[in-house]
Amino acid sequence: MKKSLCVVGLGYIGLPTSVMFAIHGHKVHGVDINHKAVEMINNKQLHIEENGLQERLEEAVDAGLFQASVEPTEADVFVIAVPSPIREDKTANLDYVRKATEAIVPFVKEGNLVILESTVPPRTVEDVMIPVLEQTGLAIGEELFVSHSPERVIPGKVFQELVDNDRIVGGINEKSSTMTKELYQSFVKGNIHLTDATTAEMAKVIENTYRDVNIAFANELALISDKIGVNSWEAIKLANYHPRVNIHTPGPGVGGHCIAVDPWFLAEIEPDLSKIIQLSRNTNDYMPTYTAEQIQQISKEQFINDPKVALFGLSFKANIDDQRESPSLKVIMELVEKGISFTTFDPHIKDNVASNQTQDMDEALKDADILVILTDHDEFKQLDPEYIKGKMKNRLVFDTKNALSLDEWKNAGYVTKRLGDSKNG
Ligand code: SAJ
Repeated sequence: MKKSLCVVGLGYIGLPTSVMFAIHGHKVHGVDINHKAVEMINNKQLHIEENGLQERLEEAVDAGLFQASVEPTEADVFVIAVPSPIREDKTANLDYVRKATEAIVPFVKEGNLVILESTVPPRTVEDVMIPVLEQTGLAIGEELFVSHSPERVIPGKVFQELVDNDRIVGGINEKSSTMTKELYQSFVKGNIHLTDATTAEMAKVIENTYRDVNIAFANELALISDKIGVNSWEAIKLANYHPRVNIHTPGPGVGGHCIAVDPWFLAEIEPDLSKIIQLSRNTNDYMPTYTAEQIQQISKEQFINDPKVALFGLSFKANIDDQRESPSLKVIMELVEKGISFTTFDPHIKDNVASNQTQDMDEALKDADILVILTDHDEFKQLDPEYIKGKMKNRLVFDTKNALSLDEWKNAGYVTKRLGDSKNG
């Protein structure tokens, strides 16, 4: 049955989700505190980059099934998809979740369903949202239904994963779970697994923590390999041929608003019991420092005492424009601290937001001694060493993402280094 929805938060998750519900026939009222984003969305313009979003937004708005506003409205279902970041001290900042819940209270009626999609520490629905929703005067679980259905999609492939991925639905009771499942079935083709709200919260945090711990392991292997004449990328690839081994890849650090953040939710709740989780976080957080140290060392080895660095890649991962928690920004800070001069370039980031950023690749390379790849964008994988050669002052290249075919670069006369690979160095 077609429903009316009020989706609070029109960011990387809320906007694609709103558009998906709308093109499947539901009437969606999107809410965001960002006036500019609201205006752009109503004009069918995007304030974020995501494959397939533009055409779906146009379809939804043209069908009259999606509009955005800065205020919530009455609806059958309320979906909350707001940020849940951590504070400086690594504790969860649930202010956005709390405020979004407070904002819908005046609009919630008997029979409504409230779904939280944001990733949160276990017990947030029970301990943070329910007390706020009780202000409606409705009997929770009998007159007002509540669930957690965490988003699990990866930026860049959101529309594919919204449809194909299995989904977890954790209701505060069975009726809440069933209502939520029925709604998502309008576009989800993966299985929908029902559980309680707190288990759903835990499962989602586990997914990202698993990945963080696994990446930390890969980074540790890279650090070891840098000392002992091994290429960790090759060794990990070989180990992964074993049917029960799946090691992730090393890199200059872990970015994004999820994997670098969510493990702290568990560390905060049980600090003494989350030793592997905290160690992994710290290992991954050390990688930008290590990257900057390596830049300095490689330059010194080539007797370049005052190197100029061309940093390629500012987003936190390949082929997206999202820079939240990007390791590149931390590498920049480290270089600034070391007094090393640099330029930055990223074909996916159209506004100049980072230090010394240019939109012109040739300008970024001008007088550079060392080219450093920090994000494995497709554009970088296709870089032509012969072309680049004419632009740089010295020919050093440091690849932190195994994006380049370094043999080719070596043959073109470059001194090459790959993070986590001392086999050829
Ligand atoms: N990274 C590595 N090595 C790897 C994989 C990733 O260094 O082997 C780095 C990336 O470069 C990036 C960071 O980790 O900086 C995170 O990237 P990602 O692609 O692993 O994850 P996200 O943050 O884009 O999305 C994750 C996904 N979770 C899982 O894969 C378990 C996604 O499904 C979630 O929806 C999302 O977090 C979220 O919102 O929680």
